[in-house]
Amino acid sequence: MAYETIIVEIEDQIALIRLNRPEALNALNSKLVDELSRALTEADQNDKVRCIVLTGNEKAFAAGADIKEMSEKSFVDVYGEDLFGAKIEAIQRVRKPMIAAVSGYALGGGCELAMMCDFIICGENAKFGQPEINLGVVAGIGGTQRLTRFVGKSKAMDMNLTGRFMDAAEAERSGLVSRVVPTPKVIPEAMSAARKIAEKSAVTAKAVKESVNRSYEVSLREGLLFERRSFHSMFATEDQKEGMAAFIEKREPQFRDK
Ligand code: CO8
Repeated sequence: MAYETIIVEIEDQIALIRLNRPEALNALNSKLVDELSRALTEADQNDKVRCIVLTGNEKAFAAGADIKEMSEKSFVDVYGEDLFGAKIEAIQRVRKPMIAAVSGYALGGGCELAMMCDFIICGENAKFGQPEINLGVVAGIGGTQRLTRFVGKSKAMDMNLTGRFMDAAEAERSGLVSRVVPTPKVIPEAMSAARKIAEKSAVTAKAVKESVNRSYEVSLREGLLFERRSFHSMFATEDQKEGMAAFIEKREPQFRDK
């Protein structure tokens, strides 16, 4: 499938999806969001893909929603079309592990898109921010919700109220990103993490993602019950037998996603 605003490459069972509007710092216009949600849904359904890496370019992961495209819209326009609603929900429904490889700006919807991934690896030049307040709007796809869960209320308020950017070191310190690497190493590092994940059982990887994400939705007691039942259910898989047998026999497991 040919896209205009993203580039999709599938290599070693990993789908590498690059946002590709360099002239606008990868600002998320409706075409890009549409193409991205289609590409992610396809990657999620493609048996040849075991993990997804989402990236931009060295200057920007994405500098937010496309301000030029939305500036003249009315409330009725954005509410009526539910701007980004269904497309963003499709991105959130992806069940395969998804890594954000962030260099440069990840602002507004760009920061929110990175947070929709399962974890973020960033370069030393990364800058995260929710500067929507400077435009007279609030964040719209997770900047007040996911960011607060990642970095806590104080920093989330600071970023959303002042619009200041967070650099890579602060992002790592605050738990927003899992690893910081020299900027040219961002994609290789993310691909290497993706390859590690691709070696695991795809069934188990989906269950891990489901269980961690559950922790955002339910009480600790319910989450622990969900996790335990998920653990129990893994004993219905061949991959559990293979994983444990391989450990006992001191060899590498050969998972078959069954
Ligand atoms: N939208 C449209 N165009 C953009 C955007 C953007 N978000 N960001 C940058 N561009 C364009 C610039 O207009 C410029 O284009 P041109 O050369 O044609 O004027 C080009 O990209 C390069 O940008 P700059 O010249 O500004 O580059 P600088 O290096 O000087 O500055 C910055 C880089 C600091 C990143 C600056 O571009 C900037 O502040 N960008 C806007 C960041 C921002 O405010 N993002 C939040 C947008 S709102 C949002 O994301 C809400 C999402 C949720 C919606 C959900 C609805 C339900």
